[in-house]
Amino acid sequence: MADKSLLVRTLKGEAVERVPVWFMRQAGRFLPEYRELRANHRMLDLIRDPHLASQVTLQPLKRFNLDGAIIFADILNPLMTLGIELDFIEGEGPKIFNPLQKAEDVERLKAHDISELKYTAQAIELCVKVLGGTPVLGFSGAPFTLSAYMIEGGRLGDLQQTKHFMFSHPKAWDGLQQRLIALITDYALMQEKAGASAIQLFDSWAGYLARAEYESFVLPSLKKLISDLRRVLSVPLIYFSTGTAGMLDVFSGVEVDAISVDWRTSLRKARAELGSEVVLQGNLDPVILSGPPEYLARQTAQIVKEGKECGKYIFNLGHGILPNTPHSNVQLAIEVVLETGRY
Ligand code: 1CP
Repeated sequence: MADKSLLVRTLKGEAVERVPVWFMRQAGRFLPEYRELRANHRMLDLIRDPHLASQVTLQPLKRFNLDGAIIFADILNPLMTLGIELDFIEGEGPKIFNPLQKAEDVERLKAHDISELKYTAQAIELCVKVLGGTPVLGFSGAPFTLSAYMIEGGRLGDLQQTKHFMFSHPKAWDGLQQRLIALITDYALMQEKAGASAIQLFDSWAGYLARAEYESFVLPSLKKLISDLRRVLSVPLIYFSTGTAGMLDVFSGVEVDAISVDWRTSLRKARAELGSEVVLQGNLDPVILSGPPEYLARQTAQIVKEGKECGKYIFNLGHGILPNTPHSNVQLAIEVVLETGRY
């Protein structure tokens, strides 16, 4: 049923009647009902309990008129299948207790068993049952961003250790990318089988690389991942990154269905650099979403107008919702998209 939804038809490049809208991090800390659940459960326990994870996924859909749900999980928990030990520490964020420090550490990673992640598949199944025609998006971290967390061991900064690792140990780096490609492919397939209508790949930290390093250390494995995914999946793929406005032209060779861009570029410029085929997603600054309503309404309308001119467009943020964002602002942004987003 979700195949006929506005969001999926847009992702497939079909002509649609309105711009669809969803928000990155719509399931999370800006909602009091999420914070209430979190007060009583560890992050990993929320993710690993299909009933709780589906409950969190559905929370924003109960409040707002959204065109899609994104399954509640994190990009990091799948790394546990490789023997990475991690937790989410209150007030600190993710922490990896056995980060990769030497080239040999890559060889010591476990062979992944995807059934260890079946809690996310079960959570997707539960959401699909409730939502019917509204699509559930699955997701995964992209190989580069996952590698960075595995090497840095927690909250990311300037990625010094990650870059030094890739420069010093190109073979081990490539070995790591291949391990992640295999994991991500199995994980995405599992999510599709459970009913996910699209898969978004989060490469949130790609913009910390210079173009030359992105091209030599990241792009080949990203392309390999996309071609492996294409062989087994039939749902659309979205590639998200931030800080990459200066190298969007590089992405034109990445054969995903949609590219999610941040606010550092205009949609018009992104369209010119990415070509007319790919669907564009983005790109309101999350700080604008959290700010004065008049300015938010004006900028939302402006982005929607530009998105409609570009065509093949999904309204979203340039990055995740900030925890202190007023709900009335999210409601307002959605209303502006619904009112001004008709083609
Ligand atoms: O304390 C809490 O309740 C945890 C906060 C939180 C939440 C709600 C984390 C810790 N992860 C999540 C859920 C999450 N993470 C989702 C599902 C919810 C939704 O999008 O609606 C998704 C898609 C993610 C993806 C994710 N996790 C990314 C990629 C997107 C992005 O924001 O760039 C990244 C980089 C992470 C790592 C991570 N997990 C959590 C934190 C605080 C971080 C960032 C750490 C850092 O600063 O490096």
